[in-house]
Amino acid sequence: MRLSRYFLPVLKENPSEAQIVSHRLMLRAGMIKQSSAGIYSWLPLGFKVLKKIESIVHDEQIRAGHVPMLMPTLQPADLWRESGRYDDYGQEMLRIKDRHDRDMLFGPTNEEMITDIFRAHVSSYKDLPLTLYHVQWKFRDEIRPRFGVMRGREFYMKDGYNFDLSKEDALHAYNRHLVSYLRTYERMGLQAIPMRADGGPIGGDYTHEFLVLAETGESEVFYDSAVTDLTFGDRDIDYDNVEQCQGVLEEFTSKYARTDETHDEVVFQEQVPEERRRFARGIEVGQIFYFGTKYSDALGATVQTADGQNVPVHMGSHGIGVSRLLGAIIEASHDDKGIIWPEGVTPFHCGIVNLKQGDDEADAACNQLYAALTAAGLDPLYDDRNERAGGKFATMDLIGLPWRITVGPRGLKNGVVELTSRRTGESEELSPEEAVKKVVAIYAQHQTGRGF
Ligand code: 5CA
Repeated sequence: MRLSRYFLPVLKENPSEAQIVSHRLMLRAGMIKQSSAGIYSWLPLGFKVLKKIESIVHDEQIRAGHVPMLMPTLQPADLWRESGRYDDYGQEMLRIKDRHDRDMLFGPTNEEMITDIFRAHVSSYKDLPLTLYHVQWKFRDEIRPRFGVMRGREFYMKDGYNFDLSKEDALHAYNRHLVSYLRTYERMGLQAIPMRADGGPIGGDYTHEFLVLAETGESEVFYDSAVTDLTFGDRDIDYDNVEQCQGVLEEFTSKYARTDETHDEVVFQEQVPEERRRFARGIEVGQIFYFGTKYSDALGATVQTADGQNVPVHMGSHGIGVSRLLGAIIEASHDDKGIIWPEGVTPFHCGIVNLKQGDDEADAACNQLYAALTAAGLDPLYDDRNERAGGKFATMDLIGLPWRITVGPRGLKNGVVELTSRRTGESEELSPEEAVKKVVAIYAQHQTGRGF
């Protein structure tokens, strides 16, 4: 993409409405624009990162054997009356009437709808296990939407639902989700720690929230500092292997890590040596639940077993806050100049800054770099505007591309361009060919998301 043809409405001033750094930087980098409280337009740069995050979520769900689909945003109230949640959900639910005076709602989550789909089409144990998921806009009329996309009213969520014959099978689905979530967050450059949590309006005794530690997080958490040493890495996992998935769950959840709702000070002090006890804040980027037959009982979702009995299916639901993740990643990765995108989700792989636009040699070198990076399957952003170098650098630093190639007449005389890491600020002089080779090699080590 050439910046002169893109739409990147960066702001010079700090927007006064933004209280936390991720919100401020998303507005300044021209990623989002508020349309009303807690509801945003996703401008091209924000949209691109959103789609990259979504594509990583899809990759990892499909890898775990879960099946993608898409349900609507508007739901009939009658389904929610069957589960009893139409009245229970309270004012967070946006209720709508259609022209025939029928009660509808903008879905805050999809347990009822997916159970309805299941009961219409599945009646035998032979069709289990099954996990269906989608990534779709949700609406919760939060009392206090704030911090930009972090606590929106309209937000983008991956929600998945497992259907299993027994509690044992459903707990394996729970474990599969835990493993796939660890992989998902790590690919985005995040450490998200599974912590014992509370079921809330979704219900269920087994539930973990995934938290990214950050001072600006809305959740209070208590944990053993040893949990921060755990990483999943690139180990092999067989999602059908029950013991292996259970082993990962035990490894990642046996040390003390809980949100304030489930925190128990006595257990904390008993289990965790004093020097490892931590109290901090975190951003909840996902939650998994096993809730047994709560919804299948209410909606009559049963299957016939091998010996001819009809039994309600065991279910769980599993969510990832896709739009919230943009905020969480920025909170975890920025400096005073702007965002520092991890390679896995960066909107463009590499920036190209032309220090002397209109200079034949510099223009030709930039065009060649652009063509070579594109031919290698990368997506560069070429700042081809007639701007001062300082302004171009400030924009690149603000929007946070992890790598930048700077091209100027002086370097070109010596046959070199400059390759700079946004994270470390370190630069090296390389021939244009070497610079391309190096950027290509860096991205070969990352499974990046797919953008637009
Ligand atoms: N049905 C279950 C799992 S699919 C569910 O709705 N879970 S949830 O309520 O925990 O939401 C899943 C994730 O969505 C949360 O972990 C959080 O990351 C994100 N989320 C929830 N509310 C908001 C909000 N108001 N703004 C942005 N993200 C949100």
